[in-house]
Amino acid sequence: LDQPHAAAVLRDLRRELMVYKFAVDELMTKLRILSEEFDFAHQHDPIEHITSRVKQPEAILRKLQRKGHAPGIEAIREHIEDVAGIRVVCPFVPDVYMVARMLGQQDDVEIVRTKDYIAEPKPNGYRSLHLIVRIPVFLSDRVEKVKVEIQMRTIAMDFWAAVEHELFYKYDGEAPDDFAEELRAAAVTAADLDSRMTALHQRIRR
Ligand code: 0O2
Repeated sequence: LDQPHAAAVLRDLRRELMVYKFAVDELMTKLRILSEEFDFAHQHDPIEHITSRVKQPEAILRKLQRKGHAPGIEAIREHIEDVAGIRVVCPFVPDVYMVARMLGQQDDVEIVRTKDYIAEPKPNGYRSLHLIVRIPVFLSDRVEKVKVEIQMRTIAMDFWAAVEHELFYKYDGEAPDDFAEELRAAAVTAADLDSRMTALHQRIRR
């Protein structure tokens, strides 16, 4: 992109990105309501913590370019599904599926796609439930349907993913040979921990 064109695209983008922030705000409220109300009704909070972020315009444009698309808001809407991202960390695996189900049942939440890396972990051991959802954002003169990526995982899965991300980042993908095997083994340990903790929790609930 030539400089003036790139600057214009970035400026437009900043305005367009506002709706992604609003979509995140709406979903954060929905998730907080589920967390608080379920806790009140059942004496168990299915959400340990939630974080969110909207991708920086520069990072969005880089991803678009990497995927071979010309810059522009239409291309972003169509091809970049993680402009808005929410990460929901739950105590136990059943909580992950329950929160996903409760969210999906809401009238204004459309589940566009689900990727279940808990049922089928990635080859490196990564486990999480990924949802792409679409929700309406009511603006002053129109309604926009906005896509948000929601990553849902347990505390154990989150611990593994955070460490893996840091190691991978540090080594820039060139980690020592035994790292991959160690990480896979650690992911199995994390999954085992999840099963044991769930079993303990279910015994207490009975
Ligand atoms: P970042 O820095 O976290 O934003 P996409 O690449 O999004 O077009 P893909 O690959 O089908 O499409 O998406 P997927 O598999 O749903 O994964 C998207 C996000 O999940 C990643 O975003 C990561 O946040 C997370 N993720 C996926 N695989 C791994 C993994 O092996 N380890 C860790 N730590 N996180 C993972 P980004 O944009 O790649 O990265």
